[in-house]
Amino acid sequence: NELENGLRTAIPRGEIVPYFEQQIDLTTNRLHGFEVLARWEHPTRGLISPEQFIPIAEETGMIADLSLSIMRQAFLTARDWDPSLTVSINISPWQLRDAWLAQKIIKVLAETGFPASRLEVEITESALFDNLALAQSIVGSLKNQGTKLALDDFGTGYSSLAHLRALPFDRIKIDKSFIMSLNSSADSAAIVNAIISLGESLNLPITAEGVEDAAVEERLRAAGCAKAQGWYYGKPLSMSGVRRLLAERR
Ligand code: G
Ligand code: G
Ligand code: MN
Ligand code: NA
Repeated sequence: NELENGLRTAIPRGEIVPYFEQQIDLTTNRLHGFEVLARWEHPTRGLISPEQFIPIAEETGMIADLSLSIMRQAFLTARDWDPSLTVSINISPWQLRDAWLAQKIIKVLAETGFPASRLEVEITESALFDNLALAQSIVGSLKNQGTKLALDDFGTGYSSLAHLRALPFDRIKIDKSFIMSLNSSADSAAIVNAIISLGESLNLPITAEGVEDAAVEERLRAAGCAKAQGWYYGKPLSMSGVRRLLAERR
């Protein structure tokens, strides 16, 4: 298949690059950090979404190399930012089957000089079931370095509450489907409020994804949501885009 063959050469050619989505602290209104989102800058097809190539990378075993390459590029650029800014990376289910994953990430941190304490790892609920003992061991090694752990896309998987106890999460990210319908659906509003209360009870701060307008942001802030991200704050930025954004803020 064409995308699969292309992907094999795309990684060494540097066509798979990190984009960065702003994460805003809703209590201070300040930039807290960025979520890293992989993009394929295809020479003829333009930007290809990770929804298209991450599954191929997983099926073909390329996900490990792809992910480490994204991390290397993201850490190299992020180490020059203000040291208060964090970096969140997405880890897919397949990667949690690699007993050396933590060691590989720690190696990239050391090689790039990016502090583990500024890194947050996002795991989706579906990623958790496969081999929980291995996931716990990987996560334990990373947390020993000071890395934070977030439960991504919360509310979309099953047994969410059991997952919350299975791993030492530092934060919950509410899936964007609930946030995007927050002001149009009473059910979504009830679910979002319930997740924020749950976070308060468990002492887990909440990040809302998919904030697209000021009304939703205001409602989240009033409900006690800690952080927000989404197109309201701008589309994900390339490395040079982030450099420009941070230069303008000085
Ligand atoms: O950026 P957005 O459409 O385009 O991302 C789509 C999906 O791809 C999201 O679920 C996101 O978590 C996932 N994703 C983005 N970047 C990465 C990555 O570097 N690794 C993994 N495993 N998933 C990613
Ligand atoms: O699954 P994960 O949450 O890691 O990936 C985030 C995905 O959501 C990316 O595809 C990103 O492009 C997309 N996204 C982020 N913010 C918004 C938003 O405000 N609205 C919409 N429609 N999509 C968003
Ligand atoms: Mn994510
Ligand atoms: Na998500």
